[in-house]
Amino acid sequence: MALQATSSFSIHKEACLKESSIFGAPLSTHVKVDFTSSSKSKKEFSQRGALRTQAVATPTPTANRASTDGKKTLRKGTVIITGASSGLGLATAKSLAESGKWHVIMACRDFLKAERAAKSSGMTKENYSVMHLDLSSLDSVRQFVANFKQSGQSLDVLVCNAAVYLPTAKEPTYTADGFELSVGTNHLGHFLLARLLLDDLKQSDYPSKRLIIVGSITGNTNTLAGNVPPKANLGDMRGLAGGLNGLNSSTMIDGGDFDGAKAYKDSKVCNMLMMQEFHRRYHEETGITFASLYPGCIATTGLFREHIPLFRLLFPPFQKYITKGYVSEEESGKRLAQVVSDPSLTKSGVYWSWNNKSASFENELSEEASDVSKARKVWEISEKLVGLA
Ligand code: NDP
Ligand code: PMR
Repeated sequence: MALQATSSFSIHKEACLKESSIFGAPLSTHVKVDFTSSSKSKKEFSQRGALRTQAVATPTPTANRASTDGKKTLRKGTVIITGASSGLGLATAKSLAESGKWHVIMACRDFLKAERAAKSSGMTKENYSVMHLDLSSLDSVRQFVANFKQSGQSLDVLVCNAAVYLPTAKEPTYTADGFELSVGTNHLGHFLLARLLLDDLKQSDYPSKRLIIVGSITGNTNTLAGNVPPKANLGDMRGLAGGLNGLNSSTMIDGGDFDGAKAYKDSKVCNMLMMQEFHRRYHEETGITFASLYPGCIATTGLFREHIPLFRLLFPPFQKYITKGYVSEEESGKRLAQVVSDPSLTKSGVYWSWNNKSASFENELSEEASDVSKARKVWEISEKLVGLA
């Protein structure tokens, strides 16, 4: 109900006479829109001034609109991408914005950096806006969601992409709420965000609504890359249950000593488990596609900024010429954009990967990353930590 409550406009779906199929999902064709009070919503929104969006948010009307020849065309979709100020997120934002079919909301912690990145990558104003989101603060996540709901836009796809990787940290650092920073940001921040925006996705009338969470090969111990120490391992999750705060609990999910590289890999396991748990709990009821992916090794991104200089120098050629796992930022952006909008990638519960000819395929997750009881446990502990249970 959030959309109706916050946007002051209502969508009445009449009995649909015909079901057409776009993106493999049934699509109701008879939709009537009442915009009578939308101007009030826009006024209220601009008076507040707290919302740091670029463009004035326009309520998204219906999934279809009539074109001049009378045929229905798909309206522009709205996609939120976290961490769209660099690397994979930026490349995906660019790819979707350029298609002209998407309005991209770049959900970023550094507003100016995101704005500059969008401009320098040639994105045009009508195709994107920037909203402030710091995933390392649960208050910021809640504020972002409140701002988004207030804007009256519909949400068609959410992409949980942002991450931090702290492989050289000797000591743990913490989020505003006192969780170890990598799991706190990459997993818990996204978990709260996705849970709070689920209703908006449910209410979208877009034919294929999706929640995408970026995973990684390095969290999957059924691969060579996933066996490079330190390996991901959630153990019995005693550290997570204790709040990862380093006071009365360990900073690591499995209760062990702090290791920044392992914390990142553990957070990716949580991301992949979270996607599957969402699928099991909500796919049938909502029709939302829940998916994860490994976009390839994008060895040049800011993710490795905290690594030693020698690593940053050697990692790209190592991945290009030895493992052959390297992909450019541009190519990885096209891959994630596919998972957002390609009509052939609507299957839910899938972990997508690409072969060396850049063709997508459904990949297998490791035993731990596909463990049903671990997924439920991560979900239940996480909802307590973020204040949802
Ligand atoms: P980047 O560092 O380029 O991008 C990460 C983004 O996350 C940045 O925009 C960063 O913002 C943002 N971010 C970090 N912390 C926060 C926060 N607290 N709140 C909001 N945003 C935040 O790395 P990549 O593009 O490589 O990473 C993107 C995703 O791809 C990650 O999920 C990563 O795990 C995954 N991935 C990457 C691989 C690779 O080889 N690079 C391989 C497999 C998966 P800012 O710009 O302000 O720093
Ligand atoms: Mg890895 C096919 C082999 C392969 C692939 C696809 C990756 C991807 N890596 C592979 C192999 C190896 N790596 C091998 C054999 C080694 C030992 C020399 C190795 C090492 C290594 C290090 C030290 N690799 C790394 C690191 C990192 O710090 C990166 C990491 O784990 O970040 C969490 C990393 C990565 N290797 C990859 C990918 C995609 C990464 C970045 C991981 C990610 O973002 O999730």
